Amino acid sequence: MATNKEIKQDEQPDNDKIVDLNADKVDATGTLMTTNHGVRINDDQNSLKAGDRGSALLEDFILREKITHFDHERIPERVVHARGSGAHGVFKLYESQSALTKAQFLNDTSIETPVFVRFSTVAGSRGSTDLARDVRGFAVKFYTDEGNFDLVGNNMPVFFIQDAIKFPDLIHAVKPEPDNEIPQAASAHDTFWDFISLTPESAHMIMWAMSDRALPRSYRMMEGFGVHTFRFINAEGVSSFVKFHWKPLLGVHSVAWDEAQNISGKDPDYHRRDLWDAIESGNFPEWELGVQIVSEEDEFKFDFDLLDSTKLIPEELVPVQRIGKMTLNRNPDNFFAETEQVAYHIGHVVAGIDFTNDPLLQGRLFSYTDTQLIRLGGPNFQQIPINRPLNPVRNNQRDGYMRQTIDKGKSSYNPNTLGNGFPAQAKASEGGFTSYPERIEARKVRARSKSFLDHFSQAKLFLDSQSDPERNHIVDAFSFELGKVKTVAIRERMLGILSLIDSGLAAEVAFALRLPVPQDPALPLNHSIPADGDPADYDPTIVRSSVAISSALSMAGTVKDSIKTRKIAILAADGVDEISLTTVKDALMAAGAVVEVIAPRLNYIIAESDAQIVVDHSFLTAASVLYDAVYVPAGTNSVATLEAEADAIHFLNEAFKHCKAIAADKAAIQVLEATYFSSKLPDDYSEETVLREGVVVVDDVEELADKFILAIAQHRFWEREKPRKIPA
Ligand code: HDE
Repeated sequence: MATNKEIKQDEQPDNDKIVDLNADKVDATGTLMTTNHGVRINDDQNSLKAGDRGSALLEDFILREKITHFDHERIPERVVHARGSGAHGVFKLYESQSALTKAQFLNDTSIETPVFVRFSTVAGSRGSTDLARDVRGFAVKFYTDEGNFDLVGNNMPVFFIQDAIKFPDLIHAVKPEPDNEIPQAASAHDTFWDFISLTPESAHMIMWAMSDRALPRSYRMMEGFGVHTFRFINAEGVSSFVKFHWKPLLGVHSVAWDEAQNISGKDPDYHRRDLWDAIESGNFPEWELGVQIVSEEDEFKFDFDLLDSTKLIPEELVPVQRIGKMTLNRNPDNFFAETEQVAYHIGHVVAGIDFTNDPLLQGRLFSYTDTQLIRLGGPNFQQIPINRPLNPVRNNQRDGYMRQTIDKGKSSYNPNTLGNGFPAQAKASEGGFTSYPERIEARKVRARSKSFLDHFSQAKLFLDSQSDPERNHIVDAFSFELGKVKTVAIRERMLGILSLIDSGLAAEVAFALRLPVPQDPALPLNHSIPADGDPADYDPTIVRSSVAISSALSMAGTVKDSIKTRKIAILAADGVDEISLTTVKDALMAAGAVVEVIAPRLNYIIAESDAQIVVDHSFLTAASVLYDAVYVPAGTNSVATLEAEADAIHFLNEAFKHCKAIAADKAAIQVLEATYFSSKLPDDYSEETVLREGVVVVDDVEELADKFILAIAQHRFWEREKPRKIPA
């Protein structure tokens, strides 16, 4: 066997063996074309034929290779989370967490850990819209010096189901219906709500999915959550429970549902483009990694079970400590090689991080390897460059489809003497992974723990923690989704479920559906319990929650002091007042916004001063829903053109409807007067009014720019939406 000294030597940097993510990059610039076996290609335009007009010859290995490769270009898309976008970055720790975990990348503040992140929607296919109402995946691969750690999370902190065995049912229900494959990337259909109305454990998650969290403004403006409770293990072997969070430095922001549907048509790649453009322009997205820590002794101190993925730990009970920052600073070179082939796995943990017995987590431990075997074609998927750890991989696994490593030597077994006992096992003190020796004394049962049965109190906690506009949006979302359900019995059953969460919510949705709220909602217990189960043992209405309101669950109090990376449209035409346009544009850009001039025609407009001003988009290629705010500068001819331009008026009308900040030079007021909201323009434009109404019309352009910036930073003026009708 190897001695410790020999092992040390073996661990010395061994440069030709260290896996380099760059090693496989190919840049064809300045090179000649070859076949895959390296022969230079002389004619890539014509196939080999018997004569000019003759039939093609089977001999043409160049044609056959090219077409065959093309025929095999596609791999199966992910069964869930098929639509996604990725980016590279780094993670830096603020302060050593060695008291909690021995994971080196969480101990040493000098380490900069490379990461690759993939954001995704869940239900849609690879080509589906980014703006579907859906949960977003938030998967992070940390390439630590001790191996890869994958934090495969979502932008919502809880999940639909408690046990992995229900996952195929949930996904079959939400995916397009199997007979006609309709609808794409949408939960608003019968099979989804049939399943949800029979699955009371989904009540909490459904509140999140029907909230604006399901419509992020940007991947850069959403939170991330590890969902499950994990364990940290320190060098002394002491374990603590941990929940992981990602907190975006730009705050958490969403778009309106009507806007989301429009974006889906105007730019289905909206989130992908937004992420790509932000990184290309040097506006690197940032999140802080947060942890909620619960000591082993406190496992049972909560009124919910830490192992239940339909529950969160309110931040009022256990605060989130921010321990480091992730910055995404590089776009992938190749979508397929990186974003499509990246293989996340909840089982990719490093020493110092361990699992709990959460039954959802445990099922995932199986699923993520299994899915890569079919999707990436075999057991060597971790050797694809994007999936390789940075540190050397050495074991006795061999062969299989697409094996990349050329393993040298005779021994591929352990124990051995022919290979001097290498690769040798690592002691815990040498970084060897040891599982937490949790004490388990139990009977083998196929059952749901009673501690998992309170399905409604955290759903109510979420609802009660929302601002009025956020709550209204939840009512609208249920009204929309159930309105698309054709089977009336399913709508009624859902109203029954909603009434168990909150009678007001049920009444408001029932009003929109013009249905009565079931008086005695027969909970579909018999559907969601085992065949021989006793309904009394599965009563999900036990109310346990001790926290009534958690402000962290609302987006209302999020970051609102920055307009960095917000997209602002300036509507202009020939004859625009150059100073009115450029003063505001420069001020917005100085505050970090992305500003684009939109005009009737492309390329440039000629200002009153005769200056040429660059046009970024025409009304044909731009759309109001793709911007966060809009400004109309002065200039007699420009104003006259815009006032008569239906596209310009539509642009402003949509911006107002979607509650965005709107500004106009006072000399351009006519354009606003041609909109549907002309009667709603405020009487004064004091700072207080601007912060309330989100509209600025003043003649001093510097004052205008300052107030406009304040308004844009508010993100949206949801109070502008029409007041709700109170159900009788
Ligand atoms: Fe996943 N999930 N999942 N999931 N999941 C996959 O793995 C699965 C769950 C999540 O960008 C698949 O590589 C089961 C929760 C993300 O590549 C698959 C269960 C959470 C991604 C799979 C869950 C997630 C996936 C499909 C119930 C949030 C995309 C392709 C036990 C904490 C990762 C793949 C990426 C992907 C299985 C539940 C997050 C089939 C069985 C809860 C972000 O393995």
